[in-house]
Amino acid sequence: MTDHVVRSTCRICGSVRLDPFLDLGSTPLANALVHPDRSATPEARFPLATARCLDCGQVQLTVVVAPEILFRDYRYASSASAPLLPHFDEYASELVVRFTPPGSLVVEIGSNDGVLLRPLSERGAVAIGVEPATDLAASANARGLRTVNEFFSADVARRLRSEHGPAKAVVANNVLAHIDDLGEVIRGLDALLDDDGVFAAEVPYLGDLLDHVEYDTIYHEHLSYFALAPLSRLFDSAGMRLFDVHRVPIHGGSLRIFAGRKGRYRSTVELERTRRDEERSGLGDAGTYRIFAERVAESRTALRDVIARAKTHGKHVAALGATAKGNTLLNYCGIGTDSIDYIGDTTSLKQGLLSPGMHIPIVPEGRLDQDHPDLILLLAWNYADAIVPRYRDYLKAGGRFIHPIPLARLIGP
Ligand code: JHZ
Repeated sequence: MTDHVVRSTCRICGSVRLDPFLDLGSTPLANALVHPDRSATPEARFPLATARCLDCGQVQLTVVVAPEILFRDYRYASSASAPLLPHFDEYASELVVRFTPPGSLVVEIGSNDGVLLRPLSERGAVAIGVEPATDLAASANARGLRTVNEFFSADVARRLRSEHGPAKAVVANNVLAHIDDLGEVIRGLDALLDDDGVFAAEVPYLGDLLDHVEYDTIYHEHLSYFALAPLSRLFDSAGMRLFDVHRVPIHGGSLRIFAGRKGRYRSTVELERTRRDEERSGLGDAGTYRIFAERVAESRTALRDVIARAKTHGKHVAALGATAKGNTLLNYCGIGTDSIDYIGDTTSLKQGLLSPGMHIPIVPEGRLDQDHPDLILLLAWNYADAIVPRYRDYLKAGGRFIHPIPLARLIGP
């Protein structure tokens, strides 16, 4: 198996007119946590550079790391982030009320540890996950959340249909960006969805990435950075139509999109409004990406300065959230063990390992409460609203968070 391939064409429209706009260097894989016994072994590194298609506008990576390397041994467990539980509960409720009455088949692509399968099942859906990560699929199955341990494909879709009948909904959250061959997903949807079936997906939104300088969400797993216009083109070219969208705050700002077979559903007012907002927002202008690249460099300088100042004053700095995006940030900014003592994280599968590249130890989040470091770098900044209030006592005692983007700032009372 080759470990990666380089594409020369857009993964939405096939154009060769790909315009590079940001190069974050050669970095290790963001979720390839390192066992301490292997800390002396050089890690695989891959170029991390973005390009925009000058024909359809899709923002993307051209270096495609083999999915078997990225996703079979995967330690990101959705249920470890408490704010995701109410988020997916609300999402399940929307699906069941609008599209999937009790007894309907709902298939989730990339179901992780079953964080959405559970509230769907509780509401009476026949919920089946398709998840390539071996441990996560086993953990979901052990909790009675039916999960097929495979990568989604048209073949898997045909098999599920022959075993369970057509699906009223196929769902894909934070996984479309992981898939190089989006045509294969569409063929799978065609094979599996009932005539009035709906495809629902959440994807981090390019508009938010650019506005808030969320450059750290760029890593090898994320092959696509979606906006509505290229997404519409993808569905249109395959006999489907986007008919609804919500902007949701999760993961720094995402789109929840809904698509069906052509002619089945009328476009909502929200879709038309979001389309118009997008047209006005400058996502199609080359200048937007040039300015973004400049803001990324400024963001790095600001964060390095805050941390350098803290270290000059002898402060102890730790981090919260052994996030994938945190590893882009730490590697790009060159922030390592000379600055950060450890990273606290709730995910048991991550604890005891080292962060990729920078080799910062990952420990249970509770350690932050015991140690009271002077500063905590918030690598899970997307959950700041949930995390900061929990640290009221820490802040009262003089501790501060560093919120790294768009420009590093301190959070305190
Ligand atoms: P979190 C994930 O990226 C994974 P990551 C994935 N690659 C993807 O596509 C994007 O999301 C969209 C911990 N934590 O969600 C748990 C605490 O310790 O920001 C997680 O390890 N305490 C599929 O990895 C991490 O932080 C807490 O209170 O960048 C959060 O990871 C909370 C709330 C979380 O995404």
